[in-house]
Amino acid sequence: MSVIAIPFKNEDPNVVLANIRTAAGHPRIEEVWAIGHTPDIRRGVDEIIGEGPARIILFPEERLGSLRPGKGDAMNTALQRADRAGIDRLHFYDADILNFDSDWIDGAEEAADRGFDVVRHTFPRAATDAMITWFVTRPMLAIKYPGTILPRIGQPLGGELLLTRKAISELARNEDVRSRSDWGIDTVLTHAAVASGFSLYEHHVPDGKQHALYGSLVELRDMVLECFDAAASLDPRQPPPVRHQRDADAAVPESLKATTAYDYDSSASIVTATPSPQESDLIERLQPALSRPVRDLAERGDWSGLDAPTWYEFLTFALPRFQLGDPGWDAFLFRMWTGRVLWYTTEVAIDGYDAAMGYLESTVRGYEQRAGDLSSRR
Ligand SMILES: Nc1nc2c(ncn2[C@@H]2O[C@H](COP(=O)(O)OP(=O)(O)O)[C@@H](O)[C@H]2O)c(=O)[nH]1
Ligand SMILES: [Mg+2]
Repeated sequence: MSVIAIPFKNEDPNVVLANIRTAAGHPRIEEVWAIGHTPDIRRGVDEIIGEGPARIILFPEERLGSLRPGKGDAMNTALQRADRAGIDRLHFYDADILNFDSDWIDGAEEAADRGFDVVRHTFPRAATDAMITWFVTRPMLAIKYPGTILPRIGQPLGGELLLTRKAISELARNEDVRSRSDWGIDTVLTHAAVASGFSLYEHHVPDGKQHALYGSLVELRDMVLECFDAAASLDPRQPPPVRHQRDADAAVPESLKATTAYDYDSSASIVTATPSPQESDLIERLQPALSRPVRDLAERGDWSGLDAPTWYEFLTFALPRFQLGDPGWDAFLFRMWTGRVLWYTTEVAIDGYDAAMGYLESTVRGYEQRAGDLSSRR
C-alpha cells in the first residue's frame, strides 16, 4: 500500500487542504497522513476527512530527535509509523506546493514499479532560488564525496520523495536520521539512502515546484545553519556506487527564468549589520587563519571577493570548526553565506538564467575536481 505524508506548519490552509485532497484522490494512494498541529489546518482537515477514497489521518509530530524540533520530527514521525505499519511505499510532499497534481505521484510510483528503492523529484528552480542547495549542500557534498553521485543529486534538500519498503525499514532504524529533528533532515536522508546502497531514480517535474518564496534571506537563517551542520556531520566514508537514473531535462518555463526568489535590498543589510560581541570575538580569534576576502566581509561588509575559490576555502575551513548554536559561529556563517549569495546574484545571476545554471553546475563540478585531486594526493 502507498501512503502520502504531508508535513505542515504555517502554510496557507487552502493550499494545504488542496494538496491533501489531490493526494487522497489518487487511485494508488490508500492513506494520506497530514502531520502537524496548526489549528486552522486541523479544522479544515476535519471537514474533508471522509471524502475519500483514501483515508486521511491527521496527527502531530512526535518529539523524536535531539536538535531544534522542526520538519525532521514530522518526517521521522511518518517514517517510524510507516515502518511499524509495514507500509510498502511512503511518499513525502511539502504542504505549500501550488502545482501539486497526480503527475508527481504517478512519476514516483512508476519509477518504484520499475524497481527503484528511492525516487526523488527534481525540478528547475529560479536562478536565485535554492541558494542553500547551491552554496551549502551541493558544495559540501562535492568536498566530502567527490566523484560520487551525492554532489550530483539535483535536489538533495528536496522534501518530495518516495521510499519503498526496504528503504523505509533501513532509514527508520538509522540513528542519524532519527535524531535530525531540524532542517537537516533532508540532507541526512539523502546521504543515508545513498550510503545504504539504495537505487535512486530522479523524476523530473518540468514545470518546477511552485511554492512559497522568500522576502529577506534572513528568513533562511535557521535553514542555512542547520543544513551546513547536517552536511558537516555526515560520515566521511565514501558511499558505495548505486544504480541511478534520471529523467532528461526539459525546457524551463520562461516565467521561472524571470523569477527573482528573494529580496536583494533587505538582504544586503545582513552583511553590513554590526557584529554582536560574540561574533566579533570569534572573528578576532580566527582572524590570522582567514583569507583576505573573508576578512573584508567579516570586518567591513565587503562581499566583493566572495568568488567560487574563496567560497571553497571558506567551506573547508568552517567544516571542522562550525558549532551549531554557538552565537558567534551562527552569525559568522550566516553572514558569509549571505555575502556569497549576494556576490553570485550581482556577478552571475544578472546575466540570465542559462548562464547562471551553467555557472552553478560547473562550480560544483570544479569543487569535486579540487577535492578529488586533494584526496588522491593524500
Ligand atoms: N509538521 C511540521 N511541518 C513543518 C515544520 N517545519 C516545516 N514544516 C513543513 O515542511 C515543509 C517544507 O517547509 P518550507 O518552509 O516550505 O521549506 P522550503 O520549501 O524548503 O523553503 C512545509 O510543508 C512546512 O509546512 C515543523 O516544525 N513541523
Ligand atoms: Mg516550500
